[in-house]
Amino acid sequence: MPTTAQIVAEITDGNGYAILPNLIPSYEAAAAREILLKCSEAPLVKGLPARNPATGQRTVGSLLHRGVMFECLVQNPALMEIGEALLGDDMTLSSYAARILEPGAREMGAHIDYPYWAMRGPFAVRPALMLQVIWMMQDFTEGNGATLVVPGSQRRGVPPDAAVFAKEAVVVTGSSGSAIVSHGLLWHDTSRNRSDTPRVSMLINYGLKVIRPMEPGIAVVPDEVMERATPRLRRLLGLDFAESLRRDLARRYKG
Ligand SMILES: O=C(O)CCC(=O)C(=O)O
Repeated sequence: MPTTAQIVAEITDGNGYAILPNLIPSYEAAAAREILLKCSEAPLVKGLPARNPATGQRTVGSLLHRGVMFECLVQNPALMEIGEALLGDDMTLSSYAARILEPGAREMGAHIDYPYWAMRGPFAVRPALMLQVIWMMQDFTEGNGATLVVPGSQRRGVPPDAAVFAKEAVVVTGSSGSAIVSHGLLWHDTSRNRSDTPRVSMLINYGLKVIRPMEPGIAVVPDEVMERATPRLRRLLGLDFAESLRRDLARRYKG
């Protein structure tokens, strides 16, 4: 198993992504998958359609409203370690959603992730502005819509070119519970789901605290979630922003 430093180096200077095999056991992934499928009919990420009829893909947002399991998953210790090594221990949660590819679903389209797609560029690989997690809630296979990536494309610092993507993309397969952690500039897409079951991924975007979250209401959570929130979850929700700025100022002006 590579060290955290090696994973961060791979994300930044290497292939742009790393696979964390069996980050959670497959029974836990299966339980999360069931919940995500059940709530997939509700309109979720505000401003984004819950279902795209052109692609057969569904988005499930507001995962901090979906039960305690999702509060734990977003604070997974290995993800925290990698995220904090890349983005700092004051990183925040930018979005937390799931992507469901219905049987027959088409590619969503090659892209880079927020905040890069909302920026004009040019883009620099350093400092990384976000860490993307694509968590496999079931086995990802060649036939069921596994994620496509172009290794090393984060270093190009530009949005994907569709023809180049088609030539260079490789499919990332893995077992249920595994996760892909990647640089937000990595060119990626979903592949076609040629199977007869929905393919479910959970998507987490951790970002630099100085970048506005992709989901504006990410910190608006039910009272009971706030009452049981760990210090880490509060930090992820950006509730320690003022304190974190005070620490930054103290560091900058010390001596
Ligand atoms: O679920 C996947 O394989 C990737 C999804 C993705 O890239 C996205 O929703 O932006």
